[in-house]
Amino acid sequence: MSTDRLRAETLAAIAAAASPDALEAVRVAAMGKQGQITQLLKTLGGMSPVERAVSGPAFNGLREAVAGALAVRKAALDEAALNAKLAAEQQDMTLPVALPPTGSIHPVSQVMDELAEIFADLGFAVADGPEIEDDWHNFTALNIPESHPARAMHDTFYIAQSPADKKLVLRTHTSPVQIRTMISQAPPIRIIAPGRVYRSDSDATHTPMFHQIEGLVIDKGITLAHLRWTLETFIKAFFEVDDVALRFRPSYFPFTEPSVEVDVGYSSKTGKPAGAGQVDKWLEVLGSGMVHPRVIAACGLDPDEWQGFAFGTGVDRLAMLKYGLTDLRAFFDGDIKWLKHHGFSAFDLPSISAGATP
Ligand code: 2NM
Repeated sequence: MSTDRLRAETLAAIAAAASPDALEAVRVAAMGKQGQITQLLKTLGGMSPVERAVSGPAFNGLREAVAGALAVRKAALDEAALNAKLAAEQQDMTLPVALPPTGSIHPVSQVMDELAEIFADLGFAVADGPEIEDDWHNFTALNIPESHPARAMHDTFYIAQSPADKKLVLRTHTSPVQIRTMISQAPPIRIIAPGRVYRSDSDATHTPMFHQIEGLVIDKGITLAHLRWTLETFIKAFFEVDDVALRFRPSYFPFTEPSVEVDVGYSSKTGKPAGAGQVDKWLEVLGSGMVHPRVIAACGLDPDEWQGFAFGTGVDRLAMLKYGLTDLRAFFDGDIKWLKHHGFSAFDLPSISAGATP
């Protein structure tokens, strides 16, 4: 077949190919291993130099023309195929999306965050310390000497040590954090210490690990009135109520003098803390008092110059009261259904609006 005729036939076949597959068949027939143009190019090797000078440029011109036509046709067919696909396909943007599983914030973590937020608004920093404590920070500095009956009251977990080493315990309260802060920071001090504490106790209302938050203010001229105002402001912000009746009952803690237990007036009708007129029951919520001069002195401060108040409460109990949870043990079961039901989204921050407005 003449070069001209081969060119005309191949270009016609390319123009007639109606699909990428048909075009590929044309390409293989012309340019594949056994293709007509490939075979033609192979004949150049057996030619004399004179013949090759004539046929070489002609054959190569043919090959280039066919390759160019194949590329142009392929681009056109691909675009047509894409347009056809786009025209045929419909995406329903209103279909529900399968979301990946997400975790949730545990109620105790949520309440800890809310408390930190509320006390931040009142100028309190968050302090922390070790959960394995020595005897001195957990007891002695808090006016609980070796023989003191309050040591027995705490159901302490002791950590086995050789007799020569200093005694280590799992902290029974977060008060050692306050001790460490008084020793390492110059007053005035305003801190809260939230965290895990441990007591060897386990029943429907006690777990061997639970969460406490304690607060401490050390400054000049601090009185019980400052304590009362702070607790009232905190309770109102935490429970999101405008008014709350508080009852201060005399009590005893070794580390405060005077010591008071604080009851919050409750309305069974609203299930929330309430002002004096609406109260029909009292809930014991906090322990507190004026920091004992011996505790202030143990931390290297002069109790004649510096005074303060401290308070402590259980975070787990606060979470139960605020969010209507009934079984303390469920907090630590890790039951995914319970967590899904009572957990909080990481994306809404109720605590932002629950901040204290003194
Ligand atoms: C409470 C009740 C009363 C308290 C005292 C101190 C310190 F370190 F300042 F002495 N920290 N926490 C305290 C006082 C804790 O919890 C029921």
